Amino acid sequence: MEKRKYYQQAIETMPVEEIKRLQSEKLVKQVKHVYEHVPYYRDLMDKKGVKPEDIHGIEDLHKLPFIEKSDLRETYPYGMLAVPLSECVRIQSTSGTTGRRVIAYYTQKDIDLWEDCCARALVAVGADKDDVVQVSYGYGLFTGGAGLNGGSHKVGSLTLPMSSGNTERQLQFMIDLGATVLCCTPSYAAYLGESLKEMGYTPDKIPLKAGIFGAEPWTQEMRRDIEATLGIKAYDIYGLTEISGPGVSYECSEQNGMHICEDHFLAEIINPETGEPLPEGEKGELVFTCLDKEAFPLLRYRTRDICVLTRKPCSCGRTHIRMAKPMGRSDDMMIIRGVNVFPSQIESVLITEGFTSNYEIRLGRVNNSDTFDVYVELPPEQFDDSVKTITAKEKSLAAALRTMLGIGPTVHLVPPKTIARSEGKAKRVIDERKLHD
Ligand code: DLL
Repeated sequence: MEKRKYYQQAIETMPVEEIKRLQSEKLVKQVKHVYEHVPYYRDLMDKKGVKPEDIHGIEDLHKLPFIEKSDLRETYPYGMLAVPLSECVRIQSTSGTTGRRVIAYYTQKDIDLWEDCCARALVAVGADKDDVVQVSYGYGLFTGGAGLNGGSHKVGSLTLPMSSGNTERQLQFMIDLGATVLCCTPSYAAYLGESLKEMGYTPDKIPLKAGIFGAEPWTQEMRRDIEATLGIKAYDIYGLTEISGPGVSYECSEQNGMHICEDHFLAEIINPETGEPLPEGEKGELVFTCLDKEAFPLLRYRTRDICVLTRKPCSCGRTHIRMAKPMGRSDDMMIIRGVNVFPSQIESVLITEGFTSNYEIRLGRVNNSDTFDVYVELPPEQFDDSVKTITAKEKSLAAALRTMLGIGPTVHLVPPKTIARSEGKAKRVIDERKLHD
């Protein structure tokens, strides 16, 4: 039997004009639903002087007020609820590393819609009924495990609900049960690849063929690295708890941007300083409006993720708009000695120069000036090099970083395996400058 190319073909390949018409219809209804059921958002609309009757279609989207993370903190836990609590069947939550956790609630329809998006992502990388999908994202409050697990069930693949951690068992199951698709964070995929090599397996000895990696920024260089160590094609997947979880957008066989599930989520790019919508192709902050969600339907939610959208046709046949890999969140951006630096820029130089994605950035402050240190693991085969050679390598890597960033860090090459591995989202920056609270 021929493999299926799409999970919901009619929607995924719908002509753009039709998608826009559908979005307009849904938007009008959704604004009314939110205005009637969420007093907090009704107040925001009233303050802006906009009523549901003013919204006739997506061309009026810009009239609506934004929702920001601070609004979600203020309304914690149930202030954004748009249906009776008795209609909700699940909550999920963000990790809350930067303040109060955000709680997202779901009706059964919301869960179905979210799992459909994850199923689309799985089918887009070639998953089918015959596949064995190993889900090594964390389960529990984090949306990664639950979302991909549900999507894999919908596709009809055999699902291995591994969750993250216990790396040896992960690899044993992967081999014994013949996993063909791996779902986890890119940093954990890199760690699994490294551990597999240590166990003496070469990529051709494992049946894995594809990976769906997301939940954190990762570079094209890291993609190539993971593809080589695991012998697979590595695909990107994006999402956030506030909008549902993974599957808001996903890569297809072209590996050239992630298709946003536009029938459910309306995307905009805005200028993060002024809030003005930007034309297609310009870089800015990604903003989402949920068109179908019932319990937690955020309108114009500012993600803080910086990226670009494109409507250029994709040869996979999907018509949904694509977003580029987010280069990082505006709040991940470090300002070091006045220069804007994203960790992803550093990662890309390291891998190009032959190092791995095991690195740590440390920022400090001495005499009112920023210190900028990058710790990078030496590849095992270079560990025995002389001090002179290692010092020369540190200097040359620092120079490559200076060329990319415009400012030069102090590079420290450290022995293999001395930088902590991550089983979930990697924490690569330690900022001890205490510039903020
Ligand atoms: O990370 C949902 C998810 C799970 C996505 C599994 C993909 C796979 P949160 O914990 O709420 O949700 O974090 C959302 O993570 O705003 C981005 O800054 C970042 N992020 C998610 N996917 C990507 C990606 C999940 N593919 C935040 N590339 C988002 C870069 C990503 N950043």
